[in-house]
Amino acid sequence: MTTLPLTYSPEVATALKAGAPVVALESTIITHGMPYPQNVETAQMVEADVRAAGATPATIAILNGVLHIGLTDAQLTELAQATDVMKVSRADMPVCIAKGATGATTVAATMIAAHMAGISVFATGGIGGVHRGAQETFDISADLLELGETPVTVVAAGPKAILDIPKTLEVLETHGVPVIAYGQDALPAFWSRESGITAPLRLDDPALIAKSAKTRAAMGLKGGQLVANPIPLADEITRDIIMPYVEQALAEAEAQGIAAKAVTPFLLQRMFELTEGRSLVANIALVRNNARLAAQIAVAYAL
Ligand code: PSU
Repeated sequence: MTTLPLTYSPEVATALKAGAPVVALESTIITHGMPYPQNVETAQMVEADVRAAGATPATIAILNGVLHIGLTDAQLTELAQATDVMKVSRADMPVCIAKGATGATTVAATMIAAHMAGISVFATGGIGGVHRGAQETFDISADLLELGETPVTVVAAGPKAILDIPKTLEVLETHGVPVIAYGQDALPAFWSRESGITAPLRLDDPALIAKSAKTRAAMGLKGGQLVANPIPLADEITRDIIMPYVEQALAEAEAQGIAAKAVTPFLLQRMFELTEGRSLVANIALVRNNARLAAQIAVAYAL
């Protein structure tokens, strides 16, 4: 039998053994979502935010074929500067591990790893979703299907505004995924607090979000929950400002024939350039905000 090369950082191993709250964090946002050095600075701030809220951060990545649940500062710093890192989703994960490669985990792959490790709550920036024009390209992120399969509560700032948000909600609904806006009726859209769409569900209390996850498990329902946490007001870029840039970045992606896994990293990088860095400042603020809420949910979950 092949045993899975999996290792825990000492901090995460201790927390899990004690039944203490742990928050999973992904690594694609580090390698493919943000430029260096802001990527490593953000990853370190997000870990500190989780700790300050009373939980242990577990950043997940595959390093030389070993699945790591929790990274040391040295590993995090090295990953943030590495080139040639695979972007790993459900389909790629076993191949990356088998060939001893280094891979950054997307939302889907991080959910899988978190569940294997017994971690129930996970914070990210924004989930992948149904891309515009998906009726032609069939580009639907594996993140959505993973939410329908794997019992992890994912805290994000809503679907990224580069996506087709109504279609993203439809796919989540089809797969039985609760989409819960936190503290407001509107579904947030990553850089903006409002998407123009009312969220299917709303909860205002982290403890109730934890209770809903436990109720789901008690009912024997598979799949996780998506918590859509609006970006803090001070950091948001409103839709009227951001959407023209989104349209431009999307048009450029199409003109250049950018497809599949390359689409999201291309669009995030172009948004960074087009907004002269403003999109990155907002992205950093929203990830940190999500980490704080995820920690509160994890604390309630561990009670
Ligand atoms: N959140 C961010 N930046 C990112 C991501 C999330 O703020 O780069 C990553 C996540 O890893 C997510 C991925 O799974 O973007 C979506 O990629 P795709 O659209 O190719 O499924």
